[in-house]
Amino acid sequence: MTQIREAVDVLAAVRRIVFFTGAGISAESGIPTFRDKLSGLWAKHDPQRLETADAFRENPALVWGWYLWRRQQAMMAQPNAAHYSISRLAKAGWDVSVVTQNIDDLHERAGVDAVVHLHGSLLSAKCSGCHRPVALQTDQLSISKEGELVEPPRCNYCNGRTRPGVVWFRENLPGDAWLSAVRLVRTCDLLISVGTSGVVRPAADLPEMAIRANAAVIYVNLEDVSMGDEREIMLIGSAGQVLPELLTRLGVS
Ligand code: BV8
Ligand code: ZN
Repeated sequence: MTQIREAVDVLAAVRRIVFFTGAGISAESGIPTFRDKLSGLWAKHDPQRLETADAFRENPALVWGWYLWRRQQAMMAQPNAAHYSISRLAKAGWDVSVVTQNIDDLHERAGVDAVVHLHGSLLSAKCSGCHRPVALQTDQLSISKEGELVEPPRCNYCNGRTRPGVVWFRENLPGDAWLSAVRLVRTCDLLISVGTSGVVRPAADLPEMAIRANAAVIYVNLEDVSMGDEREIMLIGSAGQVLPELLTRLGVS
C-alpha cells in the first residue's frame, strides 16, 4: 500500500493529533528555513553563532537588527495551504494540537488558537537584564534594509537591553511550553512532524517520545527524516501539497 494511503487510514482511525512543525512548514510562505535563512548580508554569519546570548552581548545591534528584519519578513508572509490544512482538520472534528519550533505566527493567523511555541516568538521581546516583557512601539520596529545595525531599546526599569523573546542555543526552553508539549505528545494517538530536520534538541526528541507512547508518527518533509520504526510513515513532498492531499483523501472540505 502506498505511504499516503496508509497515512489516510491512520488519520481516519485516530482522534488526538499533535502537529510538530519546523521551518519547512513556513518555507512556502517565503520564510527561509534555518539552514538557508542566512541569505544576503547574513551569509557570512553562522546562525548557531548569531542565535546565542553571547552574540547578543558581543554585538547587540547586529543581532537586534537581524531579528527586526526577520520579524518584518514574518509579518509580510502569509500562512500557506499547509497551515490552513491543520486548522481545517481541527474544524472537521479531530482533537488537534500544534507544537512548533517556529517563531513566526503563521499557525495563529491560519486559525489555530493554542499553539505551543517551544522556541519563543518573533512577536515578543523582553529585557535581557530583568526579563520583564517589553511592548515595542511601532517606531521601534522599523528596519529599512537587511543587515542594518539597530541598537536595541533600553528597559524603563533597569536600563537593560531589550532582546527578542526567542530561545537561543544553550538556553532552556520555556518550562510551561516544554511540559505542555511532552504532555500532548505522551497522550496523542498520532504525531505528524512537518518540515523539521530533527537536529535541534530537545524538540527533536518528540517524535521518538510519541512512538514510545505507542502513537503513530507521520513525517512530511522533502527529505526522508524517519528513524526506521514500523509505526512511522514517511511522506516525501512539500507540506503545501501533502497536507491538502491528505485532507482531500479524507473527504475534509
Ligand atoms: C537546550 C529560535 C538545555 C531562535 C532556535 C552542545 C552544547 C550546548 C547545547 C547543545 C550541545 N549540543 C546540543 C545542544 C543542544 C542544542 C542543540 O540541539 N544544538 C543542535 C544544533 C545540535 N539545543 C539547545 O541549545 C536548546 N536548549 O538544549 O537547553 C541546555 C541548557 C544549557 C546548556 C546546554 C543545554 C535550545 C535550542 C533552541 C535554539 N533556537 N530557534 C531563532 O530561530 O532565531 S532553533 C533553530 O532550529 C530554528 O529556529 C528552528 O526552530 C530549529 C530547528 O530547525 P528546523 O525547524 O528543523 O529547520 P531546518 O532548516 O533545520 O529544517 C527545515 C526542514 O524542512 C528540512 O528538513 C527541510 O527538508 C524541510 N523542508 C523545507 N521546505 C519544505 C520542507 N518540508 C516540507 N515542505 C517544504 N516546503
Ligand atoms: Zn529591565
